[in-house]
Amino acid sequence: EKWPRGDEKAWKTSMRGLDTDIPSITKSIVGHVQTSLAQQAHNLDDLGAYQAAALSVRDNLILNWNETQMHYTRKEPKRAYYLSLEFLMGRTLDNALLNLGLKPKYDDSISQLGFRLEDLLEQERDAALGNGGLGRLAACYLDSSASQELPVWGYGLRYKYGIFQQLIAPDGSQLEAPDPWLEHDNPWELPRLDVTYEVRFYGHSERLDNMKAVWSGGQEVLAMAYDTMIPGYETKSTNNLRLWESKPKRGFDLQSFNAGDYERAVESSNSAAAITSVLYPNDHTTFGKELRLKQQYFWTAASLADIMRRFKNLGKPISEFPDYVAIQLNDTHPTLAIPELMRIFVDEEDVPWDAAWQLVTNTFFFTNHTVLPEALEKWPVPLMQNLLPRHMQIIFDITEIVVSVVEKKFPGDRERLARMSLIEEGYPQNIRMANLACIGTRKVNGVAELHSELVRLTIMKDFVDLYGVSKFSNVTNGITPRRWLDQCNPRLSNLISETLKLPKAVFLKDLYKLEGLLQFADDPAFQKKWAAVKQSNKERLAQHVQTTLGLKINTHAMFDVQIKRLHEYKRQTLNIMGVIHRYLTLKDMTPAERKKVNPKVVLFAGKAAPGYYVAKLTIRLIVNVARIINADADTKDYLQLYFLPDYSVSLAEVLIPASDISQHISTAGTEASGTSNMKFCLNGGLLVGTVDGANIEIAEEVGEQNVFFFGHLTPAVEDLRYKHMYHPVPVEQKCPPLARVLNEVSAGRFGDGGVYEPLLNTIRQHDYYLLTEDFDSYIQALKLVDEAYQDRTEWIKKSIRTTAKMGKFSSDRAIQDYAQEYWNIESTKPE
Ligand code: OX2
Repeated sequence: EKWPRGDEKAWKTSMRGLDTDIPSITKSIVGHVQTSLAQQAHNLDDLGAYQAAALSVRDNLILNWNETQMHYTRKEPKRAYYLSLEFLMGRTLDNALLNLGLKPKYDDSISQLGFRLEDLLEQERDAALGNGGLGRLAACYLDSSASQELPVWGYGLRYKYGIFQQLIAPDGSQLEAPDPWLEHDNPWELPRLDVTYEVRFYGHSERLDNMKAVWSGGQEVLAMAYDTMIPGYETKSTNNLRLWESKPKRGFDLQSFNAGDYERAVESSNSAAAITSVLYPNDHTTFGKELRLKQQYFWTAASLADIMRRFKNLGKPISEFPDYVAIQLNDTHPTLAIPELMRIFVDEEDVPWDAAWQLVTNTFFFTNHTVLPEALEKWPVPLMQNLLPRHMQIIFDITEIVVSVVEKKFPGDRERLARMSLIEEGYPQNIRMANLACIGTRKVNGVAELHSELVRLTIMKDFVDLYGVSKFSNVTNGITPRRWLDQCNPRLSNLISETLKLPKAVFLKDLYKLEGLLQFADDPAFQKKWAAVKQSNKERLAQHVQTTLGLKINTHAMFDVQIKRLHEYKRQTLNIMGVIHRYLTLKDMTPAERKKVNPKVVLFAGKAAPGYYVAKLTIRLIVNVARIINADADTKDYLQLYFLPDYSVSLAEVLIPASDISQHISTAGTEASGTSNMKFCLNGGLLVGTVDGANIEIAEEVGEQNVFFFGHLTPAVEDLRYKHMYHPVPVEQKCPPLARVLNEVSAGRFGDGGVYEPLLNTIRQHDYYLLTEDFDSYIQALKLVDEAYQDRTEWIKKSIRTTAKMGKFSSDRAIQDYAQEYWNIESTKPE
């Protein structure tokens, strides 16, 4: 290879890796204080010290990133791209230090400089570019891809504001405040001023012959790349998460400016920047907002342009596109990538329509994350027509493909055709994104066994009839054990390492190795250490709550945790009704009887979508019930209740290791998988749950005797709902204990009862999520939990056995599945 410019020797002798001995690390941190931050040692605070440490760690990431990317460019492997509108990354510094293996050294260096690493870690803001499980899954998958040296990039949006900050008003209700996460600058991203693409909206599309068209006019905005380095664990391999920011194509309109119309001149600048300004805080609902559709197209268009440019640099014929590119669609949000790639192939690359369709359908893969009808994305035809006229044409043309194959296979079956069409009839017509995502991809998968089965039996049933069942499979979700064991629970991972006599890296890379713990489950000395770790994690949480909220938690109680988005299907209402029931039962007891009760602390955290009235009311109820219960001298030693505001990835990292038991209590068939259930179990917490999502597979692994299952099963749900609708029975008859709870709330025991009527009525009328059907067995399950907890040794054994059997739920396993069965990509790493 020829040296491109200048004096080769001058370059080569100056390029070196970073030294990672402690003095060099200290030098690098201090260097960043002096130059990058332009600060002085004497007035450096924790924030400044965090920033300097982060910049120093970042230097390591950048070098590894460069090498990895150069290696990919030279080696030309097939690559996979994970398109997700959400990446819920959380904090980076701790994770980067662990993955680089530099944590002990930075710890020493930072204390030499007079700071504590723990304090610096707390300075970092979460990157909260996601709503919940779907976004966190994407983050775990990036960690696993890099750790397994797989050539995978993520593509998403660089929202200026992440998920809103949740505040609790004096009356107990949720308030939302913006999340200005970029306020202190983000050391983990690299702006790429030179990586930009123009993205068009509106205008008109003129059809030519050969199914081609010319799309012109309208408005163009600029997409600019920001790269975030994703370090693998114990490897140099460092992948990329590329996030797009929208910018005006021209800074401002000179003509208007000269005409004296300043406001108009900056207008285009405002509307372009708006596209990536904020993450939509609704999960599991869609509501046809134009700006959201703009986000989706902006992101898919920029990502595909980037992928296309990289592919073209290979100099291969277009027909080989799927040999070099696999694209995973994380839910239907990026489905516009399908018509967009058709547009690129047909209009810009002159590929004949049918050949283009072959290439497209060999490139994409689609993951579905829910079967809830309200979450299935639909876009009004007139909206699409106006914003993306060329894509609307392409979608109509693809609809014709569907029509012809369905008519051929099922002649005369018009109802089937109407169900399968990309266009749902109505006023207006709607585009069914899940149908498009199914038709335009090689494979469709659900995220846990039961969910994938429901996908085949419900939303994709007609497509299974058409394509055969092999197109529809399952990849059970997973979590990264680096963050969700070693980072969040170092005491436990140390204990495991010491007990198994294995370096941490061994089980953090092969989680099945935890099975070795089984042989220690009956060892009293080990049980004692295991229990001590749990206890210290409870104290760590109590300390955290004390400093952040000024509340005092009883650390000798059982910790019972439910943390997830507020949603009726997740049934936080069932939990709070259960808590009230427990409270009333305690009140009914004599002091002597109470003394025999197992003390319990119930913890909730989670955000409600700002427009989701019933979910917000649930938060308000929890907060107000907590006020009454925690102040009641009769019961407060036996039952405490807290709602921790502003749930986040970093709060989860403190909560999860502290839990004895956690709740995953969705109506059967509604929670596709759940992933926090896996995190709790990995950290030795037990589950109370319904027979739903990944709870089922967890029980298969750990044994049903170690899970507290309750409630009706999925096949019963539909019939029960039918009965509720057409043959309603009053709660008083159906479930007297629940009726008592509802009446106490109505009667004002926890503050103005009238406020909660709309929430209570969801249970009294219709009860779509079947609380009245499951309440009795729920209370029964909680009773079994109490009994089991009384025998502490048995409980600890259950806890050990649970952790030991979590191997399957490593996201490394899930990513292996995708890499082999879907993307057909292989590990490759720089020397
Ligand atoms: C969530 C699902 O609700 C959850 O069950 C699953 O574990 C997670 O995705 C990751 O697969 N938005 N969020 C989800 O689905 C949708 C839609």
